[in-house]
Amino acid sequence: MATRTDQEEPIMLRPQDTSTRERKNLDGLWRFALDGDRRGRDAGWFARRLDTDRELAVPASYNDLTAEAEVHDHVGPVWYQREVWVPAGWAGRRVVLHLESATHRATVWVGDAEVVSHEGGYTPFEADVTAHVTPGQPVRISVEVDNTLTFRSIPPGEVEQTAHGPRQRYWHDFFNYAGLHRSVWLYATDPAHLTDVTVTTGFAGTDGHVDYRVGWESGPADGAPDGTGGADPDVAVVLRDADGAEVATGRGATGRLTVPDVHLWAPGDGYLYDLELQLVRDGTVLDSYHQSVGVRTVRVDGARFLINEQPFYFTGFGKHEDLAVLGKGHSPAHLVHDVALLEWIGANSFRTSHYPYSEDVLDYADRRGLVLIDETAAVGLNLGMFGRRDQPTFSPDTIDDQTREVHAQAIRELVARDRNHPCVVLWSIANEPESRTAEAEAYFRPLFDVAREADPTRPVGFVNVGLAPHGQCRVSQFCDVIMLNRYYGWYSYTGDLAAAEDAWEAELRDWAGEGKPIIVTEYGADTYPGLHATTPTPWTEEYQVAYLDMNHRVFDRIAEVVGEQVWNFADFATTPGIIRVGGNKKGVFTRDRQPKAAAHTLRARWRGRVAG
Ligand code: GCB
Repeated sequence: MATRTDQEEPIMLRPQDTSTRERKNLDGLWRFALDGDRRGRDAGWFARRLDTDRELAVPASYNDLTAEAEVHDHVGPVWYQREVWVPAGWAGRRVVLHLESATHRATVWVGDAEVVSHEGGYTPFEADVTAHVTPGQPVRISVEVDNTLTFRSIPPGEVEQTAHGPRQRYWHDFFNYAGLHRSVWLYATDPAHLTDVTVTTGFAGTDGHVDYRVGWESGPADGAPDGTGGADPDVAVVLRDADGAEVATGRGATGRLTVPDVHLWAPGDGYLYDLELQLVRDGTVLDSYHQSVGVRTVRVDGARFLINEQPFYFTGFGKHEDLAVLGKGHSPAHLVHDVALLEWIGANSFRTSHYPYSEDVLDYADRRGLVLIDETAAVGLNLGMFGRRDQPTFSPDTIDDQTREVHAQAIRELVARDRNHPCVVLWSIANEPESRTAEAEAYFRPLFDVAREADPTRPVGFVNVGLAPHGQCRVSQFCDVIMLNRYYGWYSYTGDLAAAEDAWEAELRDWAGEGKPIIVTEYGADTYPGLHATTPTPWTEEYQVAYLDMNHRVFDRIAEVVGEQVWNFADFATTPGIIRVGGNKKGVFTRDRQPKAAAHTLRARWRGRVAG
């Protein structure tokens, strides 16, 4: 089998229907069983109909779908299972099973055969299952999904064994939703197929250019009985504009296409070209794949963040994938509604805090011209923040070299999945890790290299926490952009916005001295909707407004601040705790997306601001 790729990253193309490809969606109700005792594998649960009367929905977190605490608070594996008819027309085709995510790790069986395992809850994985299916026949698909977080997972956590069963502990502030959060697909291609594409873009004057690199496999070797062997196929590419008019063509697995009178992708203008890739042999198109392309550049210049050489100012939020009933399950209706609210409020950007979001979100952001900071699931690498001051975060007993390998793989998988999205302008490789010690510096230095090697075209950063202020943080030296989460006037100087304003400005001015662009990636105040006061009173709607106004006065006095992203877009679920009332209430919208008073304040500011 000839392989035309020199990359180490996971190689995959998102399933799509084309003239040569066909998908079958496996969403819906699947049989479901808890397996806290980890008996399922040895007992061969995959080999027969799962012994359960529960059926749960995919895509969704399983946690909130029933009314039972044992499901909501389950720790350990669960099993999903269903049958699917493999289309008769797929005879002679290569058949692939693709899961858009399984949180946090999974093993998959097709019939009795184990076909793939994957670590990490927010990136896709797939297996060639041709040998395990018969077109025209049904097949059983079983997925064991494990939500356990350990010191070897990203995000990390620890399971405590108690008299009442295992309890999952972790150091991040959102509920540990788990399950099959995104779609599952079966798809078919020709045995000779495209495997991968990377596009990078640029422009000079009115000419744009698109550099592409395509991977492919030729299928069974020469002389194979199915006749698919023979001469190596060739790659042909066609670039079309948004009206479908052909603007450039190319041949070969790599090349540069020139786009005269280019229509750039820009914030607020999600203009996309369509790059059709074809794998051709003897005049026959064996495989066809469509890749959207936004022609744009991103660059840091001193303390400026440039998109298409224009200074860009980020307005928007840190978000979560978090919904009533669905948990972290992807919902197209909510995606459309959230983006409508972002546009209503004048946000031009958001951060995929604190994990890679559904690929539908990125596709839609591309089309809407929304700008994304794309984050890995490395959140909570900071034991001290959650009362574990006795234990170092980075040590052989806690987060160690093995964890770093998992983290590196998470970075590679994020970049491999999202590098062709024009909406992504900045990688965030971690949120609020411990960053004051030599161990933190040693842990992170190689991870920045991993990110830059995977994508030399975008700036890289991580999100700094207030516990590592300017002068104490040993990791921000590796960043192209400084990203800060700060809560002056909330967690410190609570209720005293005048003192908060002075302290915040003093710290920001220190950071500004680095000469790098600064994005304030979190600032926010918990707000209970309907709570009011005439005097500055935390938790009231008026306080959230005054708190945001104070922050904005500070940002407007410091030229190096190139972005403001409020924490959070909407209220979201957390673990129970004495500083959380039915979840984290820092949303500018409630969990069911009703505006708090602050939404109108932000709308007035952001709709009045012209980017740059
Ligand atoms: C943070 C975290 C975020 C929390 C937020 C808060 O710094 O990055 O995950 O939810 O603070 O509300 O405390």
